[in-house]
Amino acid sequence: MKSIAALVLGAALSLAALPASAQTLRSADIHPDGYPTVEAVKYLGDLMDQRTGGRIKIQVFNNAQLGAEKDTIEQTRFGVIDMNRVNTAPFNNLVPETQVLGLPFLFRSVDHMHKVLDGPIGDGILKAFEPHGLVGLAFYDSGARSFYTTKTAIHSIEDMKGLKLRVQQSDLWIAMMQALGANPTPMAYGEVYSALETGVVDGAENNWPSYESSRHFEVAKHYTLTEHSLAPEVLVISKISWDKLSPDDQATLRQAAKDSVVKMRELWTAREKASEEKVRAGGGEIITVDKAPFIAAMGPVYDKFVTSPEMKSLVERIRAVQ
Ligand code: GTR
Repeated sequence: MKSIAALVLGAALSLAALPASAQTLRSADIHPDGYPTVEAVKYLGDLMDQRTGGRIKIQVFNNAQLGAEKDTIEQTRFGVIDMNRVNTAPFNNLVPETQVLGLPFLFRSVDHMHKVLDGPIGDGILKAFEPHGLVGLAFYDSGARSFYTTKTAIHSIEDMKGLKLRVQQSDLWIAMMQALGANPTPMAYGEVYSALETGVVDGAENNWPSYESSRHFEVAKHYTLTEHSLAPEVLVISKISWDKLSPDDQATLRQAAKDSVVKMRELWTAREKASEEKVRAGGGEIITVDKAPFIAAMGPVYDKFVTSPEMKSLVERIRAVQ
């Protein structure tokens, strides 16, 4: 009798230790452990764990364990994956409002971009995900993207002519490469290393941390600092998973996601420096160029993508942010 009572008591105690309706949100990322986006979402998970008394946790499935970005976006829309950290580029065709953030040479500086993203314009773009089955939670930094090539280095815009360059799967990005005279090849991130190695493409473009962590710098050693776009990352949650959370938990998640942005920015700044050092130490050739001809060549991209009154006003409002 005594031992049965002890068992029942023990079971009751261990149940009490488990928070009611505990749940773990599954979040996708293509990057490896230690990459700022991965660590920022883990940090967000810690915040949620603390702030909900252990009821809501986040598990990050990184290294593309759940698939390439385009596929995980679809799975998130259908609630198969709860959360996803992706660049804004693969969202461009689905959520046209995101295009504005990738427009070449739009932001004057990272500081300018932060002011835009942290204010009403950023919130408006996050809202634009909702009709597409997603709730935008936060933007994360992704630094400036620059070109890298395997054989010939890019020293001027003339060197872009005819280059086969991998781009993200976005019409805006295809148009940018065409405006520069290159041949765009849209492709998933995970396929780029071997495409560079086997000569399927002559080059690609990315920020310092991705250029380094993907080891693309080992096969494409010429990195030309065009810094043509600051297209940020975005963290979204499936509308299906979102609707299952109570209004209080939704508010907690929104706030925690905003709080994780601060952490992400610290991690990003440190990683950009570390990645640059690693690339330089690895024998990369770092080239600076006159950006003016690159900026001038992007006119047709604006003509093609900034056509609706909404898009025009968005670009004007972004430019007006001081
Ligand atoms: C990275 C970004 C990824 C992905 C990748 C790419 O900078 O963090 O989400 O967009 O670039 O070029 O595919």
